[in-house]
Amino acid sequence: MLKRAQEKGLAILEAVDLRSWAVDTHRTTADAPYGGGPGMVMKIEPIARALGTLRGEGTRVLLMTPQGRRFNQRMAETYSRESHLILICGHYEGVDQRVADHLVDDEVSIGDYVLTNGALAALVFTDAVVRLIPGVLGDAASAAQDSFSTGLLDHPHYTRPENFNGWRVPEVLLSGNHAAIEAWRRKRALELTRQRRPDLI
Ligand code: 6GU
Repeated sequence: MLKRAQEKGLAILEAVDLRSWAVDTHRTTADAPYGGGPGMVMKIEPIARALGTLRGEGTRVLLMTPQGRRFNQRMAETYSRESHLILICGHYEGVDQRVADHLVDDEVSIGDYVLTNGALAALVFTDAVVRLIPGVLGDAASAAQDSFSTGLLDHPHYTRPENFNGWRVPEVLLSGNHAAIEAWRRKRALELTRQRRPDLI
């Protein structure tokens, strides 16, 4: 999907190596934490230099971090309307707090678990956002019916064969009665959401 969006000219994706903005001979991008403790902390200077070059009119800068706001479909919709996003991918133990305090517009987490690297989180974020740009999905209607954009989990889907091992497709889906099919889908979506994600109702 990301490739198709780029081929259609609907998105430009670029991965940049923070090391390109490291000034010292060892191209340092991380250092030991003040106050001691394990691991390394990403330095502010290469990030500030990178943003100085890459930032333009209307750029929004996001820091991918488990401490961020938890990403959801509503945020994906909001960000899909932005013209230029820069995602900073944390690595190691974290990023110097002054980056979040002074250089970043939003901090985003993709869920309550820890990844070793914000780059995977950035890819997840990017996929969710880019597919919402008008024209990226083949069928414009398909994004509107996704789980979560309706506020509910999606209803079950079936395709041929009608009978596999005696496991039958629900009769109503074969009826051709579109009102009845819509009602069934809505009911199943509600049931599923009530069972699995009551927090969404
Ligand atoms: Cl954005 N980064 C990392 N490293 N871990 C995460 C995350 C981000 N979101 C959830 N876990």
